[in-house]
Amino acid sequence: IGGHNKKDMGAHKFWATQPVPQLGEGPPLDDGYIEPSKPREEVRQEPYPLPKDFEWSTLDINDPKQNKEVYDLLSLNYVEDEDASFRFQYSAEFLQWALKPPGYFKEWHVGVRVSSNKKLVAFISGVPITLRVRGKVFTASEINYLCIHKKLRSKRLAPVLIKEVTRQVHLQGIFQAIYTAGVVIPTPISVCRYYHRPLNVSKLLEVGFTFVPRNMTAARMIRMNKVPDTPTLKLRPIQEKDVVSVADLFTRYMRRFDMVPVMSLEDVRHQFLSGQGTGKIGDGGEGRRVGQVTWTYVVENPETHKITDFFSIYYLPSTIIHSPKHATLEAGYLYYYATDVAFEDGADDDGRLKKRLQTLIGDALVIANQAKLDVFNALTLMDNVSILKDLKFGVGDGFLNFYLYNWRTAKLAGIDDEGGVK
Ligand code: NHW
Repeated sequence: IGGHNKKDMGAHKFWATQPVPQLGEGPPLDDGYIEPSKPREEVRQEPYPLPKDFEWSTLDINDPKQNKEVYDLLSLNYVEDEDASFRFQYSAEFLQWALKPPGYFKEWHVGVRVSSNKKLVAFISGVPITLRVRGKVFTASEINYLCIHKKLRSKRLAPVLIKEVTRQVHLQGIFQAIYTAGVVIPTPISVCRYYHRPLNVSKLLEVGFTFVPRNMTAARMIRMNKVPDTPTLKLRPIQEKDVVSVADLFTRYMRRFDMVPVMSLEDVRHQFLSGQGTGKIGDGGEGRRVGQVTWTYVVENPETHKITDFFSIYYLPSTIIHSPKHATLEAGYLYYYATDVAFEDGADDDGRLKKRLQTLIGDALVIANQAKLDVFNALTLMDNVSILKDLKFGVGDGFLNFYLYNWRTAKLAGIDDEGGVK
């Protein structure tokens, strides 16, 4: 999911006014901000004007009613694939989890309502994040869930939402942001491609998510994509006692990459522990707890009790827009993972790391399958490219562009213009 918008490389009336690298600009000499930070009193104090009949509204995500309003807006109006067959359906629990990381600001949950009946018709959000981009560490906002009701599209409302959330971020003394989008705007710092590992092949065929290729039969496809019933490694769900060890492993593993979140213990607890839902596995449907949005599994060294490996999955279903038989595509996404094998001498070069990741992410497929997910998705980032083929992921048609606001850096490793991996 996520359209690749090649035609729109022309003028960008809004983006041309923003502190982002403009299309076609050469690589910067140094990494750093584009415009300097401002003292609080120089930040605009009044909200930006909205067209008449609309008003700003800070969403209180702790209020189940407002949580549901955001869910309803997104479930009918958020991102669709290119031929409008599937639309992301973030659950209310997922939005709770994603919008309330440690240190979140409620003012960054920005809504627009119709003044007369208070109906929520647009939304944009930010959450705080510490980023390391190459050698530099800075605080930023992660902007997501920009959504305008289908009936209000193409009226230049998006720039107003973006400016208002920018103002709210500035008011907290933060002047950088990170965001991703399927569309190409000025200017991606990296592009990734989606890959898909079929789990429930017959359903994926029925809903038109995949097709039987030439020289192949549905029966053979089903056989080929079978995953083992049980994991290879000695896995268990993450617990509170693992947080320190997982945080340490995560931090060390992420040194491999050029753009990463820097996580405190609270962040690790939030990202990997707090989305596990409540009750027993099975209460929220086969293989799931009630309200479960993430699965994090760890491997513990029995002697040292240190965590040697972990992986994490997040659950993001999509509405199937036209199927008479199935309403929802149950999808899991590969999230963060790490393994100690990366720090063994030569493991990167002699294939030991690749082999361990294959086993670890292979086990993630087993867990996803046990949770009755239909498909398991991953992007061409971190070490994913090394294992996608062997684990039978197929290339998707969606791309995801990564952006930084008010920060210059040269392009990061991603995929080239032909869609190959650099
Ligand atoms: S990407 C998902 C975005 N949401 C969707 O695709 C949902 C379905 N679509 C819609 O709701 C993840 C509308 O089509 C939206 C645009 C609202 C997308 N990012 O109002 P107009 C995110 O949420 C520019 C940035 O007429 P519309 C990340 C477009 O290029 N800009 O369009 C969000 C044009 O500007 P230009 C986008 O179709 C990151 C202008 O908007 C964009 O009615 C936000 C047209 O506006 C996109 N995805 O509404 C940036 N899509 O210059 C954060 C369109 O080209 C920046 N546009 O003329 C950082 C802020 C914080 C800084 C803190 C220091």
